[in-house]
Amino acid sequence: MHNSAYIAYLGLGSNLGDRAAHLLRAIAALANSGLPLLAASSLYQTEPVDYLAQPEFLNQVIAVQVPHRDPFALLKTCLGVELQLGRQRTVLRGPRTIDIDLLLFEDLVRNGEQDGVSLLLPHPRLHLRRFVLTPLAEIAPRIVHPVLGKTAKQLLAQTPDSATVQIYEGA
Ligand code: PH2
Ligand code: MG
Ligand code: MG
Repeated sequence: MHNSAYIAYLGLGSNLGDRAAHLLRAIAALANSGLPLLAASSLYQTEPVDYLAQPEFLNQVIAVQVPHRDPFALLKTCLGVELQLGRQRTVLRGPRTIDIDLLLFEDLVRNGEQDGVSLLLPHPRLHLRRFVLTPLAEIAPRIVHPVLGKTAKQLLAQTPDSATVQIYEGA
């Protein structure tokens, strides 16, 4: 026997169509792809950042159990679920039915590329995004960023991002 359960934190986002349904379908599809859900934040209605001329997002952070410690395999599973849910990539950082971002995977730090897919761990903009930090701090306030050495709660308190992030009560 060896230790065969690891934890990854994923950021989910949608700003097209039935946003809440897309988040739910993503969680189900991830579980069906071998990544069972361990924890899920509330849904947050968030103002777009980076690319501003697009609809408001619903964002959520989830923790999933991962049966291996291979970040590229995890990334490929996430990209596969995005495709399964009909994601089309048109505008960089623009509108999307579903976005699944790898935020943290244990304490792994990676900057690499495999089969044309690039991987950065931890997510390079994690500490600059209130729409990620608020839900992450909700489910894992004490988790430590392996490069910055600060907890999610500390990063949220210190982030320069002031874009609006509110609990979503439903449409
Ligand atoms: N994702 C982006 C760009 N901007 N803004 C919000 N509020 N939420 C997102 O998920 C988001 C964004 C690119 O991944
Ligand atoms: Mg993203
Ligand atoms: Mg993405």
